[in-house]
Formats: sequence, structure tokens, C-alpha cells
Amino acid sequence: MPPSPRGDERASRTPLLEIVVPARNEERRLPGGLLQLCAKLAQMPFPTAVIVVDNNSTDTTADIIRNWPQGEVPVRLVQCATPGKGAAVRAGLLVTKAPLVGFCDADMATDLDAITVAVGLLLGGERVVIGSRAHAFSEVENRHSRVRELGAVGFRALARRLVRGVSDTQCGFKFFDGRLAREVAARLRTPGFAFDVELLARCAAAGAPAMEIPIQWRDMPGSRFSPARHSAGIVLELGRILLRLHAESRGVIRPAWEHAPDPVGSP
Ligand SMILES: Nc1nc2c(ncn2[C@@H]2O[C@H](COP(=O)(O)OP(=O)(O)O)[C@@H](O)[C@H]2O)c(=O)[nH]1
Ligand SMILES: [Mg+2]
Repeated sequence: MPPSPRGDERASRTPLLEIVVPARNEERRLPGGLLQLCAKLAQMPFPTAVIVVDNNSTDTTADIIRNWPQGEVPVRLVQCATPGKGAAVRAGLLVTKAPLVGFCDADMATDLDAITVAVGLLLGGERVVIGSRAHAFSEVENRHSRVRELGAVGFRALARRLVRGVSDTQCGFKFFDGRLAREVAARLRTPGFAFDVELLARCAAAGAPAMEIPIQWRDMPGSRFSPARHSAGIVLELGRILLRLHAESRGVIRPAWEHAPDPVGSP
């Protein structure tokens, strides 16, 4: 997207919406995904910006962002030393400043038209708006393996205990009131794939339950999630979230962010 005078002027204004994209070893999927995202954001009637958070990728992911041509939608790179999607999204949310923020995956599996819907709802007073593959009006093209599907059923059963009323905690498409997202991100302690559950549980505890919206979602090849490598970790993470939130609510432990060094790492 070549810079234009109008684009330069728009890019220099404070963004109303910032979107975080976690990316690890995404040299193949990220360029196409970012082009789509920037094209969508350039259509919005206000300034926007993108923050890509890399975790020491061993491919050219970081260089792609360093060399990204800056147009109407500025794209910047944040490095997060702590591995994991949760740590990366947290680091990205913590450097945002905009009144509206969100995150989406590098593969842009969720059709980006849903951004317009999410922003409209946030401007109308909702504080947490999330894409849901389980919504009755969603169109989902799923190519996940049987093993992953089976794991997902178990995961959802556990996640429901932590986040009431949300049918799909894991869709990588979530938008927030910016201040709430920054406050909640500061408290997050889950570095891996289960972080969405902690994020939504903490938003609900802060009086902001999530509103699920229908999306068009297509499973993209090249997933970073491996059932064999990540399943045990994700169940452990859920267990830790359950214990921590329970203990915090009963006052058994002080909330993690009040006393502990930051285990997830700051950007
Ligand atoms: N920065 C960072 N991003 C990650 C990490 N793990 C996954 N991601 C990103 O999280 C997003 C979702 O991952 P994806 O592989 O598409 O998972 P799936 O959609 O659940 O199969 C992608 O943008 C990944 O690059 C990580 O350890 N660090
Ligand atoms: Mg994906």
C-alpha cells in the first residue's frame, strides 16, 4: 500500500482503534494477512494502527514488519521475550493507547468484515465483543483433525466452568474497550493458548461480560497449534486459571499483579 499525502496525514493522527496480531514464525501467512487487515482498516472512517508481536521467531517474521511499507495504517513491531500466544497478545495490548483495541490471528481466519460490526457495538457501549464460531449465524469452514476436535470438546467443557455464557472462548478475534483491555491484560498470567479463558473471565469479573457475534471463519493451513505438543499444557493452564481465580476471589492469595514480579513478561 503506497503512502499518499492523505495517508500520511491520517497515519500521523492518534488511532481510535489498534489491533494486535501475535505472530511466531509467520513469514508465510503474515504478509497476506497484514495486507488484508490494512486494506480493511484503511476503509474505516477514523485512524487505526496495527501492532505485530513477535516471540523470537526463527524465520523472517520480524524483518517483514521492520520493512513493512508504512501507509495509511501504521504497522509496528513489538518483541515479547516470553514465549506463547497469550504472552504476546498481553504484551501487545499493554502498549496500546487507543480507546478501542482488539486482536486477531496472522492467518486472518475470521473474515475481517466482522471488525465493522465489533467496532459499531463497542461505540454503542459494549465493552467486550468476540467472534464466535458457535454462533447460530456463523459460517464455519472447519478442517481441524478429529483429534483436535475431540480435544476442543473437552476444553470447552472446562472453559465453561470459568467463563459462563460464552460458547467459543478460543476464536482469535476479540475486541475491547481499550482501557478495560489494558487493565485486564496487566493481570493476565497465562502465557499459552488458554489465555483467552483468563482474559474473558477477568473481563466478566470486572463487570464486562463478552458479547458473541457471528463470523465467517475458515480454518487456515499452517496452524501453530499442535494437539500433541500443546494439549497437556493447555489443560494445565486451565487448571491454574481455575485455582488462581478461585483463590483470588476468596482472598486466599492476593491478586498476582499486586505483589509478584511479572511472570509473563512486559514488552
Ligand atoms: N507471538 C506469538 N504468536 C503466536 C505464538 N503461538 C501462536 N501464535 C500466533 O497465534 C495466532 C493463532 O495461531 P494459529 O497457529 O493460527 O492457531 P489456530 O488458529 O488455533 O490453529 C497466529 O497469529 C500465530 O502466529 C507464540 O508463541 N508467539
Ligand atoms: Mg489459525
